[in-house]
Amino acid sequence: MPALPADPGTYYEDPAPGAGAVAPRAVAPSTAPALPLDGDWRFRLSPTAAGGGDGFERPDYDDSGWGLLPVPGHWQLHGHGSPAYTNVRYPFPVDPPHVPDENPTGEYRRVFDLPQDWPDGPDSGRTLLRFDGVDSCFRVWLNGTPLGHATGSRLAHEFEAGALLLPGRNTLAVRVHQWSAGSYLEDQDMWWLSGIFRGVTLLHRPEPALDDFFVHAGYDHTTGAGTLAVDTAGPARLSVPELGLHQVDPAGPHLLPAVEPWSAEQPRLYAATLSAGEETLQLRIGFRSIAIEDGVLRVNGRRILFRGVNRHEWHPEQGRAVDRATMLADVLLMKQHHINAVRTSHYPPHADFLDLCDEYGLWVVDECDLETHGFEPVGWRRNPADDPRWLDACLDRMRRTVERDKNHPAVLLWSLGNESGHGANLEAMAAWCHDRDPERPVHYEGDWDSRYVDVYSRMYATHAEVEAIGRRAEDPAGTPEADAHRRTLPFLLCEYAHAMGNGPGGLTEYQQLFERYERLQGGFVWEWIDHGIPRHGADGSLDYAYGGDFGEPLHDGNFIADGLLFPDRTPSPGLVEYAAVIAPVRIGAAGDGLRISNLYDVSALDHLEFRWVLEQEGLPVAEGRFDLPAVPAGTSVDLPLPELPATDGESWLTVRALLAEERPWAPAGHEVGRGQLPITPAAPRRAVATAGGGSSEDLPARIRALFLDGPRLDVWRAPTDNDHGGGNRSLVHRWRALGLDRMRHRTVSRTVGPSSLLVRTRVAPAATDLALLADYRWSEEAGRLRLDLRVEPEGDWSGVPLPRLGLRLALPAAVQRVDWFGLGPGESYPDSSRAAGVGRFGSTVDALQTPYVMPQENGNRSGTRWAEFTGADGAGLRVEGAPWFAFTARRWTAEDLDAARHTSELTPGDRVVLTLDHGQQGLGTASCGPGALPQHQLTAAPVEFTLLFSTPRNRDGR
Ligand code: IPT
Repeated sequence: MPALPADPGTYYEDPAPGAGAVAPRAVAPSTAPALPLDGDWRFRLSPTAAGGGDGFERPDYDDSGWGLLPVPGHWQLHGHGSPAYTNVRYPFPVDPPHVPDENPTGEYRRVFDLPQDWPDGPDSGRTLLRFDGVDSCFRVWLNGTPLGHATGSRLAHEFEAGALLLPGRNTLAVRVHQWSAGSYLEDQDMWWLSGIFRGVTLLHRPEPALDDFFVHAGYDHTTGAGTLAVDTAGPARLSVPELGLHQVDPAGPHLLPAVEPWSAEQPRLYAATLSAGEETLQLRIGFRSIAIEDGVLRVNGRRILFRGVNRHEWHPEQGRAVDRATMLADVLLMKQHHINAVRTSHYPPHADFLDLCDEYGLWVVDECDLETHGFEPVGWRRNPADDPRWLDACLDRMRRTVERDKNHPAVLLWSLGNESGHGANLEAMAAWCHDRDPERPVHYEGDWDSRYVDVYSRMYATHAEVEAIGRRAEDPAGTPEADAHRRTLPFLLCEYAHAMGNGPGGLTEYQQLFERYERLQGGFVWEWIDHGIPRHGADGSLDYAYGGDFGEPLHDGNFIADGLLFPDRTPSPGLVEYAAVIAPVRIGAAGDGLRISNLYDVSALDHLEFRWVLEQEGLPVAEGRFDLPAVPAGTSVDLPLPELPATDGESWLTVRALLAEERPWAPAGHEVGRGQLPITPAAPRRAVATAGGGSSEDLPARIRALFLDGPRLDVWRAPTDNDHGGGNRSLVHRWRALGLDRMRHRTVSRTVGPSSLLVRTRVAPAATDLALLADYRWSEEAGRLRLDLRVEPEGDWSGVPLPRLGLRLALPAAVQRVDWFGLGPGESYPDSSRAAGVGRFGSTVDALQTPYVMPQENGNRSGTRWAEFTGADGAGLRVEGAPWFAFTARRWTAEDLDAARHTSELTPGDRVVLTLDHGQQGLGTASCGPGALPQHQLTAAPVEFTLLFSTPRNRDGR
């Protein structure tokens, strides 16, 4: 036990990690007594590190005037101070290791009674007081005597408490500082939130002690044998009844001729016990081997592909004080959406989360609690990662990560931290990991030369760059030797596809690269969940706060809302799209039949059933099942089409792969893959306009009867977060500079012909001579109003793609229902449409909206063959494409969406605004990363498209 300094002085400004805590260790459920100390504690908040300065730690201190605060919890989420968000920049001067005098400091008191049967005395062991997470620096007293102090917010610290424990009543006092030297190591792109946010427990530790243990459970894929050895500090006994091991010496090594390996797909765990003296620990052992061979990361002999996400801990009300039910919800949502890997950005999660990963099956990159990103804006001067004064703190953090988590089979890689520049301390951390746990590779993205890590890792690389890396032909970095070495390493994208707002776009093309090049072992989408904080308005509205909403003088706005889940854990369209892209079963056409590809890393397809349905115009006409031969992982099978009845309208065969039986993470029938094959095309439309009564003279009146307003040419969309990406090179910047948000319309001419009305217009922004010439030709076709729109750019439009190209019109507010045949059910965009399928869908106008935390373009339905917009009385508008169009329907305009900063600012107007589009610009991920690929850009070019308008058909007759 490190000595306590006589006078801790400003310990919270000491770069050293702390004093008084015992060595970090692994823990497991134990028969030894434990006393949880969670619950309401007495609490007060002071503005400076001195706290109340009135001896609050003394047992006889009168705290009856204090309030209560839940432990675990963050004081800012319980009415003391407020949350603050910055991404890269520190919210205090970069003056390491010092922090401002304004240093909110929480003092906690908790009185507890030691259970009467608590073992006592020198022969019966020790008692430790354990803190699983305190942000950012704390000092602890038991019965008035200091036990120590610590930094490392998301790391466990244990203090010897036994000598000070009293029979009966005991008083625990903890002083927590919001800012400390440790804060410089915790610049992790999240809300700054303080307090005792994970559990506190008193743990009895019997003698002989099982204080630490290290399970080594290897698997030989060539023989199916396992080897098991458990390191312990002293003599102990190990039992794994299922493997015939009873009370054996844990050191072994025990050769087990046949074990079932652990993998994320088949997370086989063996229950075991480890005993010494009176104490027995419950272990769950997973056998697996990790190897980097020929430049490829293999588990149990197989290349694996990370279909991953970066997970911050987040609960909208409790912040990072995440309960087990929420952790389980995360794991289930991940598994249900085919995610197989988690990077624990940017700190070790609550240990229960790793237990769930072991149990349900998720590969884990376990990241150390370290990020010094805020030194980048000051040119990395005095970066703690490269300053010897901080070496102990860096090593202490790495040790606490590895020692706590080393027995989880789910943990495949150790990550040194995130965005901490370069430095000797990082190298020392890597060396320590290699020495302590040679079985696991080390990850750190910041080491671009990959000199001291075992995998090459990058973030937000473009598709082109990833492609070059796949060919092991990436740009040279440091020395030729470093290049040669790096090119022998496997590659992963530790962050990509920034899921901020509407997006990410371009996932499919990344996945294609991962599947094409062996070296590319997948990646981790940034990030899992929006860290929004709910706000309830007086009018009953609910929206989510982000940076700046608490009056922070320095903040990074809604960059905190960049997840695949909305803050309430509703999947966003981005997650639905990701699930479709990474689905482990892919179904598509092959020759005259279909191909079913097994993209699992390990599993065959025996656990699935395959069902098909034939739909004509989106209505089912026949269905059945397929029987499959054996399809091992990584292979595919071609099947003939089933016998299908003849169809006449546009018909599609949809084939779905479903869980045949329930799994711990999903019920039977859960979909793990889907594909559609066109069977019969749409019947050709009668191309010639038929004179269906009435003359072209009637056309203006008919147009006025159908629409409240418009239709007219429209190119603007409420910019997405990705449109905003890239500073003054952003799409939004260029769009606004050009004036695409303020186009003016001029009618050039109006010509009434024998059977048509031609309206020529010129649509252009102020202060430029660029224009879009738009010709509207109205005619009549089989009782419908037909519009042929021709758009021609005038001038040089090559500088910037258009946001959209289409029409805007308005319908009465009574319109509430939407039915369509096309892609759905969710929104889709040119580079995010894998999740959408052809079918017939119905919704309400309100349900078509996607509530991105920051309002922006959303809800686009593309590939629409026809759509009907109706009120309760069935009146409204039917639109048919020739062949297709995209639409949105909203109770507000794109300008309203653009102006709103929170969803509660969007209020229904007196009309329903429709957009009917020829195209939209792709989404890309430029909020952090590349924009839309060229093939998904909406370049201005001459365009003609046709829509047919009529009143809705009667519903049954559709
Ligand atoms: C990257 C960070 O690693 C991550 O924590 C997050 O902030 C992300 O950006 C954006 O949301 S670093 C960035 C400079 C590429």
